[in-house]
Amino acid sequence: MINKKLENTDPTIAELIEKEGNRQQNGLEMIPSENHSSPAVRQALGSILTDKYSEGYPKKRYYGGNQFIDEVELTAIARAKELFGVEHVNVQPYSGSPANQAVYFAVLEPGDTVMGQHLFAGGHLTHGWGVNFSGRFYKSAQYQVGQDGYLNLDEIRQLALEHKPKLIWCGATAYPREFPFAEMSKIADEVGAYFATDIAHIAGLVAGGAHASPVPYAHIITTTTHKTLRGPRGAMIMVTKKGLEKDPELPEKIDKAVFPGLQGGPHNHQTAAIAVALGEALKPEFKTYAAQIVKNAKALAESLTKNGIKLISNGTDNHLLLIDLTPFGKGKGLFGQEGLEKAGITVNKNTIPNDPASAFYPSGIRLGTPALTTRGMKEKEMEKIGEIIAQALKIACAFDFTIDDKEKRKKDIKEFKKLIGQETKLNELKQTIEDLCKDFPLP
Ligand code: DSN
Repeated sequence: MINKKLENTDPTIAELIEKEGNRQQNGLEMIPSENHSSPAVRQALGSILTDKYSEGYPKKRYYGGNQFIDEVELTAIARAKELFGVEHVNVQPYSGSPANQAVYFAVLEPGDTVMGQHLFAGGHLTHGWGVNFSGRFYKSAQYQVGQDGYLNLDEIRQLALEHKPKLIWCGATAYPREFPFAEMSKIADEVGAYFATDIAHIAGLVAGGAHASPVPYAHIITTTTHKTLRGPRGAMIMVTKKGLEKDPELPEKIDKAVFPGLQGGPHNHQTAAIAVALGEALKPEFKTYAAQIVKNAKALAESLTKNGIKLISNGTDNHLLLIDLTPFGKGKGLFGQEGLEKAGITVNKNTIPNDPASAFYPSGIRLGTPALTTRGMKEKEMEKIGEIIAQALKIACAFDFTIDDKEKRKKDIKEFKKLIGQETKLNELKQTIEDLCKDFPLP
Protein backbone atom coordinates (compact mmCIF):
# COMPACT_ATOMS: atom_id res chain seq x y z
CA MET A 1 0.00 0.00 0.00
CA ILE A 2 2.78 2.40 0.97
CA ASN A 3 4.60 1.72 -2.28
CA LYS A 4 1.48 2.23 -4.40
CA LYS A 5 0.99 5.66 -2.90
CA LEU A 6 4.64 6.49 -3.40
CA GLU A 7 4.40 5.41 -7.03
CA ASN A 8 1.73 8.05 -7.54
CA THR A 9 3.24 10.85 -5.51
CA ASP A 10 6.94 10.35 -6.20
CA PRO A 11 7.59 7.92 -9.04
CA THR A 12 11.29 8.85 -9.07
CA ILE A 13 11.95 7.54 -5.56
CA ALA A 14 9.47 4.67 -5.94
CA GLU A 15 11.35 3.48 -9.01
CA LEU A 16 14.73 3.71 -7.27
CA ILE A 17 13.41 1.68 -4.33
CA GLU A 18 12.11 -0.93 -6.74
CA LYS A 19 15.46 -1.07 -8.55
CA GLU A 20 17.30 -1.53 -5.25
CA GLY A 21 14.86 -4.31 -4.34
CA ASN A 22 15.60 -6.06 -7.65
CA ARG A 23 19.33 -5.64 -7.11
CA GLN A 24 19.06 -7.26 -3.68
CA GLN A 25 16.82 -10.06 -4.99
CA ASN A 26 19.00 -10.93 -7.98
CA GLY A 27 22.36 -10.87 -6.22
CA LEU A 28 24.05 -12.01 -3.04
CA GLU A 29 24.45 -9.44 -0.26
CA MET A 30 27.58 -10.67 1.45
CA ILE A 31 28.73 -7.57 3.32
CA PRO A 32 28.82 -9.12 6.81
CA SER A 33 27.29 -6.08 8.51
CA GLU A 34 24.18 -6.26 6.31
CA ASN A 35 21.04 -8.35 6.49
CA HIS A 36 17.46 -8.52 5.16
CA SER A 37 14.95 -7.29 7.75
CA SER A 38 11.47 -8.80 7.99
CA PRO A 39 8.37 -7.14 6.50
CA ALA A 40 7.15 -6.63 10.11
CA VAL A 41 10.31 -4.68 11.01
CA ARG A 42 9.94 -2.58 7.86
CA GLN A 43 6.25 -1.94 8.53
CA ALA A 44 7.04 -0.55 11.99
CA LEU A 45 9.91 1.49 10.54
CA GLY A 46 7.63 3.01 7.92
CA SER A 47 4.91 3.86 10.43
CA ILE A 48 3.45 7.16 11.61
CA LEU A 49 5.57 6.96 14.74
CA THR A 50 8.15 8.92 12.76
CA ASP A 51 5.93 11.99 13.15
CA LYS A 52 6.13 12.24 16.94
CA TYR A 53 8.52 14.21 19.14
CA SER A 54 9.30 12.68 22.54
CA GLU A 55 12.53 14.08 24.00
CA GLY A 56 13.21 12.46 27.34
CA TYR A 57 12.45 8.94 28.51
CA PRO A 58 9.22 6.99 29.13
CA LYS A 59 6.96 8.80 31.63
CA LYS A 60 9.46 11.69 31.71
CA ARG A 61 8.96 13.46 28.39
CA TYR A 62 9.28 17.09 27.42
CA TYR A 63 6.29 16.82 25.04
CA GLY A 64 2.69 15.73 25.49
CA GLY A 65 0.90 12.95 23.65
CA ASN A 66 3.48 10.27 24.35
CA GLN A 67 1.31 7.63 26.04
CA PHE A 68 1.71 5.14 23.18
CA ILE A 69 5.30 6.06 22.39
CA ASP A 70 6.12 5.33 26.05
CA GLU A 71 4.66 1.84 25.66
CA VAL A 72 6.65 1.25 22.49
CA GLU A 73 9.93 2.26 24.14
CA LEU A 74 9.21 0.30 27.32
CA THR A 75 8.40 -2.78 25.21
CA ALA A 76 11.70 -2.46 23.32
CA ILE A 77 13.61 -2.08 26.61
CA ALA A 78 11.87 -5.04 28.26
CA ARG A 79 12.55 -7.29 25.26
CA ALA A 80 16.23 -6.28 25.09
CA LYS A 81 16.64 -6.97 28.83
CA GLU A 82 15.06 -10.39 28.43
CA LEU A 83 17.00 -11.29 25.28
CA PHE A 84 20.44 -10.33 26.56
CA GLY A 85 19.94 -10.68 30.32
CA VAL A 86 21.08 -7.17 31.22
CA GLU A 87 20.03 -4.69 33.91
CA HIS A 88 19.53 -1.51 31.93
CA VAL A 89 19.00 -0.67 28.26
CA ASN A 90 18.89 2.57 26.31
CA VAL A 91 17.26 2.05 22.90
CA GLN A 92 17.50 5.66 21.69
CA PRO A 93 20.96 5.90 20.03
CA TYR A 94 20.45 6.74 16.37
CA SER A 95 23.09 4.24 15.31
CA GLY A 96 26.30 2.52 16.38
CA SER A 97 28.72 5.46 16.30
CA PRO A 98 26.44 7.74 18.35
CA ALA A 99 25.93 4.87 20.83
CA ASN A 100 29.67 4.53 21.29
CA GLN A 101 30.06 8.28 21.54
CA ALA A 102 27.52 8.26 24.39
CA VAL A 103 29.67 5.74 26.25
CA TYR A 104 32.66 8.12 26.08
CA PHE A 105 30.47 11.00 27.19
CA ALA A 106 29.12 8.95 30.11
CA VAL A 107 32.31 7.59 31.62
CA LEU A 108 35.28 9.69 30.43
CA GLU A 109 36.52 13.25 30.38
CA PRO A 110 38.20 14.62 27.23
CA GLY A 111 41.88 13.68 27.32
CA ASP A 112 41.33 10.39 29.14
CA THR A 113 42.88 7.29 27.62
CA VAL A 114 40.96 4.57 25.77
CA MET A 115 42.11 1.31 24.26
CA GLY A 116 40.60 -0.45 21.26
CA GLN A 117 41.41 -2.70 18.34
CA HIS A 118 43.39 -0.97 15.56
CA LEU A 119 41.23 -0.10 12.54
CA PHE A 120 43.53 -1.94 10.14
CA ALA A 121 43.38 -5.00 12.39
CA GLY A 122 39.60 -5.05 12.07
CA GLY A 123 38.63 -2.55 14.79
CA HIS A 124 36.09 0.24 14.56
CA LEU A 125 36.62 3.97 13.98
CA THR A 126 34.96 4.83 17.29
CA HIS A 127 37.35 2.67 19.29
CA GLY A 128 40.08 5.32 19.26
CA TRP A 129 40.98 5.93 15.60
CA GLY A 130 42.85 9.18 14.99
CA VAL A 131 40.49 10.99 12.61
CA ASN A 132 37.42 9.97 14.59
CA PHE A 133 36.16 11.93 17.64
CA SER A 134 37.39 9.02 19.76
CA GLY A 135 40.98 9.55 18.67
CA ARG A 136 40.81 13.35 18.60
CA PHE A 137 39.31 14.11 22.00
CA TYR A 138 40.78 11.15 23.88
CA LYS A 139 44.23 9.61 24.10
CA SER A 140 44.17 6.29 22.35
CA ALA A 141 46.21 3.11 22.58
CA GLN A 142 45.41 0.62 19.86
CA TYR A 143 46.02 -3.11 19.94
CA GLN A 144 46.77 -5.26 16.90
CA VAL A 145 46.16 -8.87 16.00
CA GLY A 146 49.05 -11.30 15.62
CA GLN A 147 50.39 -12.81 12.37
CA ASP A 148 47.95 -15.69 12.95
CA GLY A 149 45.02 -13.24 12.83
CA TYR A 150 44.10 -13.74 16.49
CA LEU A 151 44.06 -11.14 19.28
CA ASN A 152 47.20 -11.45 21.35
CA LEU A 153 46.19 -11.21 25.01
CA ASP A 154 49.74 -10.80 26.32
CA GLU A 155 50.27 -7.76 24.10
CA ILE A 156 46.90 -6.32 25.06
CA ARG A 157 47.75 -6.70 28.74
CA GLN A 158 51.17 -5.06 28.29
CA LEU A 159 49.58 -2.15 26.45
CA ALA A 160 46.94 -1.77 29.18
CA LEU A 161 49.58 -1.79 31.93
CA GLU A 162 51.62 0.78 30.03
CA HIS A 163 48.80 3.20 29.12
CA LYS A 164 46.37 2.65 32.02
CA PRO A 165 43.25 3.32 29.94
CA LYS A 166 40.01 4.30 31.65
CA LEU A 167 37.99 2.45 29.02
CA ILE A 168 38.84 -0.71 27.08
CA TRP A 169 36.81 -1.75 24.05
CA CYS A 170 36.45 -5.28 22.81
CA GLY A 171 34.65 -5.65 19.49
CA ALA A 172 35.43 -5.24 15.82
CA THR A 173 34.14 -4.97 12.30
CA ALA A 174 36.46 -7.47 10.66
CA TYR A 175 37.48 -10.11 13.19
CA PRO A 176 36.56 -13.66 12.18
CA ARG A 177 37.24 -15.30 15.55
CA GLU A 178 35.46 -15.57 18.89
CA PHE A 179 36.11 -12.53 21.11
CA PRO A 180 37.96 -13.37 24.36
CA PHE A 181 35.56 -11.45 26.58
CA ALA A 182 36.48 -13.24 29.81
CA GLU A 183 40.23 -12.76 29.36
CA MET A 184 39.95 -9.12 28.30
CA SER A 185 37.67 -8.28 31.21
CA LYS A 186 40.41 -9.53 33.56
CA ILE A 187 42.85 -7.10 31.94
CA ALA A 188 40.35 -4.25 32.29
CA ASP A 189 39.78 -5.14 35.95
CA GLU A 190 43.53 -5.27 36.56
CA VAL A 191 43.95 -1.64 35.41
CA GLY A 192 40.61 -0.46 36.81
CA ALA A 193 39.15 0.36 33.40
CA TYR A 194 35.57 0.22 32.28
CA PHE A 195 35.21 -2.78 29.98
CA ALA A 196 32.89 -2.04 27.05
CA THR A 197 32.08 -4.62 24.43
CA ASP A 198 30.80 -3.47 21.07
CA ILE A 199 28.88 -6.48 19.79
CA ALA A 200 27.37 -4.76 16.75
CA HIS A 201 28.53 -7.48 14.38
CA ILE A 202 27.74 -10.48 16.54
CA ALA A 203 24.63 -9.32 18.48
CA GLY A 204 22.41 -11.82 16.67
CA LEU A 205 24.88 -14.61 17.35
CA VAL A 206 25.02 -13.68 21.05
CA ALA A 207 21.22 -13.43 21.23
CA GLY A 208 20.86 -16.80 19.49
CA GLY A 209 23.55 -18.53 21.55
CA ALA A 210 25.99 -18.95 18.66
CA HIS A 211 28.71 -16.77 20.26
CA ALA A 212 29.66 -16.46 23.94
CA SER A 213 27.84 -13.62 25.68
CA PRO A 214 29.84 -10.69 27.09
CA VAL A 215 27.17 -10.08 29.76
CA PRO A 216 29.02 -11.74 32.67
CA TYR A 217 32.22 -9.81 31.84
CA ALA A 218 31.44 -6.37 30.43
CA HIS A 219 30.27 -3.28 32.28
CA ILE A 220 28.74 -1.75 29.19
CA ILE A 221 27.61 -3.35 25.92
CA THR A 222 26.81 -1.44 22.77
CA THR A 223 25.30 -2.84 19.63
CA THR A 224 23.70 -1.80 16.41
CA THR A 225 20.40 -3.48 15.66
CA HIS A 226 20.62 -3.98 11.91
CA LYS A 227 23.41 -6.51 11.47
CA THR A 228 23.10 -10.13 12.64
CA LEU A 229 20.29 -8.97 14.97
CA ARG A 230 18.27 -8.34 11.78
CA GLY A 231 16.38 -5.24 12.89
CA PRO A 232 16.19 -1.71 11.53
CA ARG A 233 19.20 0.60 11.44
CA GLY A 234 19.61 1.67 15.07
CA ALA A 235 21.53 0.89 18.25
CA MET A 236 21.29 0.14 21.95
CA ILE A 237 23.49 0.61 25.00
CA MET A 238 23.21 -1.95 27.77
CA VAL A 239 24.50 -1.95 31.34
CA THR A 240 25.20 -5.29 33.01
CA LYS A 241 25.07 -6.40 36.64
CA LYS A 242 28.86 -6.12 36.68
CA GLY A 243 28.53 -2.58 35.36
CA LEU A 244 26.11 -1.65 38.13
CA GLU A 245 28.46 -3.11 40.71
CA LYS A 246 31.34 -1.01 39.37
CA ASP A 247 29.27 2.13 39.13
CA PRO A 248 25.65 2.18 40.39
CA GLU A 249 25.10 5.46 38.51
CA LEU A 250 26.03 4.01 35.11
CA PRO A 251 22.43 3.72 33.82
CA GLU A 252 21.75 7.35 34.62
CA LYS A 253 25.08 8.46 33.17
CA ILE A 254 24.39 6.56 29.93
CA ASP A 255 20.85 7.89 29.62
CA LYS A 256 21.98 11.46 30.25
CA ALA A 257 24.78 11.09 27.72
CA VAL A 258 22.33 10.00 25.01
CA PHE A 259 19.77 12.68 25.90
CA PRO A 260 20.29 15.57 26.51
CA GLY A 261 24.06 15.01 26.12
CA LEU A 262 24.21 14.13 22.45
CA GLN A 263 20.84 13.61 20.85
CA GLY A 264 17.46 15.27 20.55
CA GLY A 265 14.18 13.48 19.91
CA PRO A 266 14.35 9.71 19.66
CA HIS A 267 13.40 8.07 16.37
CA ASN A 268 10.22 6.40 17.58
CA HIS A 269 9.57 4.51 14.34
CA GLN A 270 13.07 3.06 14.72
CA THR A 271 12.42 2.16 18.38
CA ALA A 272 9.23 0.34 17.36
CA ALA A 273 11.07 -1.57 14.64
CA ILE A 274 13.81 -2.48 17.14
CA ALA A 275 11.09 -3.82 19.46
CA VAL A 276 9.72 -5.94 16.59
CA ALA A 277 13.19 -7.30 15.77
CA LEU A 278 13.85 -8.10 19.43
CA GLY A 279 10.49 -9.91 19.56
CA GLU A 280 11.59 -11.97 16.55
CA ALA A 281 14.97 -12.69 18.16
CA LEU A 282 13.21 -14.00 21.28
CA LYS A 283 11.51 -16.73 19.23
CA PRO A 284 13.09 -20.21 19.23
CA GLU A 285 13.63 -20.12 15.44
CA PHE A 286 16.10 -17.26 15.88
CA LYS A 287 18.48 -19.67 17.64
CA THR A 288 18.32 -21.90 14.56
CA TYR A 289 19.01 -18.86 12.38
CA ALA A 290 22.04 -17.80 14.47
CA ALA A 291 23.50 -21.31 14.44
CA GLN A 292 22.99 -21.57 10.67
CA ILE A 293 24.84 -18.27 10.07
CA VAL A 294 27.93 -19.81 11.66
CA LYS A 295 27.52 -23.19 9.94
CA ASN A 296 27.23 -21.36 6.63
CA ALA A 297 30.31 -19.22 7.31
CA LYS A 298 32.33 -22.32 8.16
CA ALA A 299 31.08 -24.11 5.02
CA LEU A 300 31.97 -21.08 2.93
CA ALA A 301 35.43 -20.93 4.52
CA GLU A 302 35.98 -24.59 3.68
CA SER A 303 34.87 -24.16 0.08
CA LEU A 304 37.01 -21.05 -0.46
CA THR A 305 40.06 -22.74 1.02
CA LYS A 306 39.50 -25.85 -1.10
CA ASN A 307 39.35 -23.58 -4.14
CA GLY A 308 42.70 -21.95 -3.38
CA ILE A 309 41.63 -18.79 -1.53
CA LYS A 310 43.58 -17.77 1.56
CA LEU A 311 41.71 -16.68 4.68
CA ILE A 312 43.00 -14.62 7.58
CA SER A 313 43.29 -16.99 10.57
CA ASN A 314 42.50 -19.85 8.15
CA GLY A 315 38.78 -19.80 8.87
CA THR A 316 36.06 -18.36 11.05
CA ASP A 317 34.16 -18.82 14.32
CA ASN A 318 31.40 -16.37 13.50
CA HIS A 319 29.52 -14.84 10.58
CA LEU A 320 32.41 -13.29 8.68
CA LEU A 321 35.47 -14.18 6.68
CA LEU A 322 38.43 -12.07 5.73
CA ILE A 323 40.05 -13.06 2.45
CA ASP A 324 43.77 -12.38 2.12
CA LEU A 325 44.43 -11.41 -1.49
CA THR A 326 48.19 -10.94 -1.11
CA PRO A 327 48.92 -14.18 -3.01
CA PHE A 328 47.58 -12.21 -6.04
CA GLY A 329 49.67 -9.11 -5.23
CA LYS A 330 49.44 -6.05 -2.98
CA GLY A 331 46.33 -3.88 -2.65
CA LYS A 332 44.00 -5.98 -4.81
CA GLY A 333 40.89 -5.54 -2.61
CA LEU A 334 39.31 -3.09 -5.04
CA PHE A 335 39.80 -5.52 -7.92
CA GLY A 336 38.31 -8.36 -5.90
CA GLN A 337 35.32 -6.27 -4.83
CA GLU A 338 34.55 -5.10 -8.37
CA GLY A 339 35.11 -8.53 -9.89
CA LEU A 340 32.66 -10.05 -7.44
CA GLU A 341 30.15 -7.28 -8.08
CA LYS A 342 30.27 -8.12 -11.79
CA ALA A 343 29.40 -11.68 -10.77
CA GLY A 344 26.40 -10.48 -8.71
CA ILE A 345 28.07 -10.75 -5.31
CA THR A 346 28.32 -7.68 -3.06
CA VAL A 347 31.25 -7.59 -0.62
CA ASN A 348 33.63 -4.90 0.57
CA LYS A 349 37.34 -4.39 0.19
CA ASN A 350 39.03 -4.37 3.57
CA THR A 351 42.43 -4.07 5.14
CA ILE A 352 43.98 -7.26 6.44
CA PRO A 353 46.21 -7.42 9.53
CA ASN A 354 49.61 -5.86 8.69
CA ASP A 355 48.28 -4.90 5.26
CA PRO A 356 51.23 -4.35 2.90
CA ALA A 357 49.21 -1.77 0.91
CA SER A 358 46.94 0.97 2.31
CA ALA A 359 43.48 1.62 3.77
CA PHE A 360 42.32 3.02 0.45
CA TYR A 361 43.81 0.17 -1.58
CA PRO A 362 43.61 -2.65 0.94
CA SER A 363 44.63 -6.23 0.29
CA GLY A 364 41.58 -8.03 1.58
CA ILE A 365 37.92 -8.75 1.05
CA ARG A 366 35.44 -8.94 3.94
CA LEU A 367 32.36 -11.06 3.46
CA GLY A 368 29.80 -12.94 5.52
CA THR A 369 26.67 -15.05 5.67
CA PRO A 370 23.93 -13.25 7.71
CA ALA A 371 21.86 -12.09 4.72
CA LEU A 372 22.20 -15.33 2.72
CA THR A 373 21.15 -17.31 5.79
CA THR A 374 18.06 -15.11 6.16
CA ARG A 375 17.14 -16.10 2.59
CA GLY A 376 17.29 -19.75 3.61
CA MET A 377 20.60 -20.74 2.04
CA LYS A 378 22.51 -23.56 3.68
CA GLU A 379 25.86 -25.39 3.47
CA LYS A 380 25.10 -26.78 -0.02
CA GLU A 381 24.69 -23.29 -1.44
CA MET A 382 27.80 -22.08 0.44
CA GLU A 383 29.91 -24.71 -1.24
CA LYS A 384 28.76 -23.56 -4.67
CA ILE A 385 29.08 -19.87 -3.77
CA GLY A 386 32.64 -20.48 -2.51
CA GLU A 387 33.56 -21.97 -5.90
CA ILE A 388 32.05 -19.00 -7.73
CA ILE A 389 33.79 -16.44 -5.50
CA ALA A 390 37.13 -18.20 -6.03
CA GLN A 391 36.67 -18.18 -9.81
CA ALA A 392 35.67 -14.51 -9.87
CA LEU A 393 38.58 -13.46 -7.64
CA LYS A 394 41.08 -15.32 -9.79
CA ILE A 395 39.82 -13.48 -12.87
CA ALA A 396 39.67 -10.01 -11.25
CA CYS A 397 42.96 -10.27 -9.37
CA ALA A 398 44.89 -11.43 -12.43
CA PHE A 399 44.94 -7.82 -13.67
CA ASP A 400 48.17 -5.89 -13.09
CA PHE A 401 48.18 -3.41 -10.23
CA THR A 402 51.16 -1.30 -9.30
CA ILE A 403 50.27 0.35 -6.05
CA ASP A 404 53.50 2.21 -5.29
CA ASP A 405 53.60 4.36 -8.44
CA LYS A 406 50.68 6.84 -8.47
CA GLU A 407 50.54 7.33 -12.25
CA LYS A 408 50.81 3.62 -13.04
CA ARG A 409 48.25 2.90 -10.34
CA LYS A 410 45.72 5.24 -11.97
CA LYS A 411 46.39 3.67 -15.37
CA ASP A 412 46.03 0.13 -13.99
CA ILE A 413 42.69 0.93 -12.35
CA LYS A 414 41.38 2.57 -15.52
CA GLU A 415 42.41 -0.42 -17.59
CA PHE A 416 40.88 -2.81 -15.06
CA LYS A 417 37.54 -0.94 -15.04
CA LYS A 418 37.48 -0.92 -18.84
CA LEU A 419 38.22 -4.61 -19.27
CA ILE A 420 36.53 -6.25 -16.28
CA GLY A 421 33.07 -5.72 -17.83
CA GLN A 422 34.18 -7.66 -20.89
CA GLU A 423 35.03 -10.83 -18.97
CA THR A 424 32.45 -13.26 -20.33
CA LYS A 425 33.13 -15.75 -17.54
CA LEU A 426 32.02 -13.16 -14.94
CA ASN A 427 28.79 -12.65 -16.89
CA GLU A 428 28.23 -16.42 -16.84
CA LEU A 429 28.82 -16.50 -13.09
CA LYS A 430 26.36 -13.63 -12.65
CA GLN A 431 23.73 -15.66 -14.50
CA THR A 432 24.39 -18.66 -12.23
CA ILE A 433 23.96 -16.41 -9.17
CA GLU A 434 20.74 -14.94 -10.55
CA ASP A 435 19.34 -18.43 -11.13
CA LEU A 436 20.29 -19.46 -7.59
CA CYS A 437 18.64 -16.33 -6.16
CA LYS A 438 15.30 -17.23 -7.77
CA ASP A 439 14.96 -20.10 -5.28
CA PHE A 440 15.67 -17.85 -2.29
CA PRO A 441 13.38 -14.81 -2.29
CA LEU A 442 13.98 -11.88 0.05
CA PRO A 443 11.76 -11.88 3.18
N1 DSN B 1 29.96 0.04 8.85
C1 DSN B 1 29.97 -1.04 9.81
C2 DSN B 1 30.50 -2.30 9.20
O1 DSN B 1 30.34 -2.46 8.01
O2 DSN B 1 31.04 -3.13 9.90
C3 DSN B 1 30.70 -0.68 11.04
O3 DSN B 1 30.26 0.54 11.50
